Amino acid sequence: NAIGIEKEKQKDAVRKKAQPPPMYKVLLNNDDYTPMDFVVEVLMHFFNLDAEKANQVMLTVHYHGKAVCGIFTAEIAETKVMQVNQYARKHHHPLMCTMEQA
Ligand code: TYC
Repeated sequence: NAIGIEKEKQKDAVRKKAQPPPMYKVLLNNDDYTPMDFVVEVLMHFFNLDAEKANQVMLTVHYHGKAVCGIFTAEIAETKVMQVNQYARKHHHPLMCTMEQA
């Protein structure tokens, strides 16, 4: 009934506060072939970065080998990784997106 559902919601809220979900860093990895402009487009489109921040992250990858694009729950992180890698393959670029627990 409605009261039971409300009680479960309250318990859920307590559980959520006590135990936040694990978070995952989504990373871009450097390679020698993917055009810089393509990487910037990916960062703007899939990670909602503005042009300046996207350039900054792209250059961090280029000079340091990798950079964090964003931090998400597991399901969202997995989706970002899939979408970016599919988009890169579609355009025949070797760009690699990966994730690791934050
Ligand atoms: N290193 C690439 C180049 O010189 C640019 C690049 C940046 C590639 C970031 C991948 O995740 C990447 N064209």
